[in-house]
Amino acid sequence: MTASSLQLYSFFVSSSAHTVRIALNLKGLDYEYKSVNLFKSEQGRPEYLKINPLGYVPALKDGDFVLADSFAITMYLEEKYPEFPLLPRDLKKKALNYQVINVITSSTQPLIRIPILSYIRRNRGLDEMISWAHEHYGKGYAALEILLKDHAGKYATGDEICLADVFLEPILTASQSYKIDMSKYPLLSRLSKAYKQVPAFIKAMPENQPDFYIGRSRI
Ligand SMILES: N[C@@H](CCC(=O)N[C@@H](CS)C(=O)NCC(=O)O)C(=O)O
Repeated sequence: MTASSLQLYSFFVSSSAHTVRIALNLKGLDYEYKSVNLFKSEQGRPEYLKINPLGYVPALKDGDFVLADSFAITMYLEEKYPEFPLLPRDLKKKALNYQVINVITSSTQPLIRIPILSYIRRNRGLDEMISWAHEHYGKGYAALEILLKDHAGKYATGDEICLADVFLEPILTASQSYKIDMSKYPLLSRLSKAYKQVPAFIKAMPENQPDFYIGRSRI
């Protein structure tokens, strides 16, 4: 579908932007990719702070309307573009999706953001930073394994791709660089393999973005 008024402020390596890319792809929406280079701190530039005063990616422009935060954006897309619904109708399944999303976006991802890791690295060294990342990814992943074990089918909350999957895949991808022992999380490992078969997920992968490069992060 053509929705040429959509512009996504993204960076290839950002898991939150990655989530929105998957949602846009699943819904078949075209968009203009606007790169905000986090390695060069472009998110702090005055022109970007006008788009998102918090200085985070992602942000979405839909014509004159500007919206930031991956959850707000995916919910907006879900309501505006009902094709390929991402939330189940079943009340309990829908609530489970919200819980998974919150485990990721409120209880895990904020603890492993670039500024936090970079602060730990500067003040405590690389080993401490890596063990911090392992601890907090591990805590979130252990909880997700338990939470999803009685609900997962082909995907996280059943046999259909839902919003939980759209948030789960990017954090699994982002944590790969920390070489976490994923054998402790067999369900998440299986889901990660399943996502790699879905074209909308493949298209959203960091290495398939126009701003992808093997560069040095500022961590
Ligand atoms: N709650 C926000 C978090 C966004 C976020 O943490 N974005 C990171 C990249 S994944 C970012 O822009 N970091 C730049 C910084 O922390 O300076 C969302 O879900 O969109």
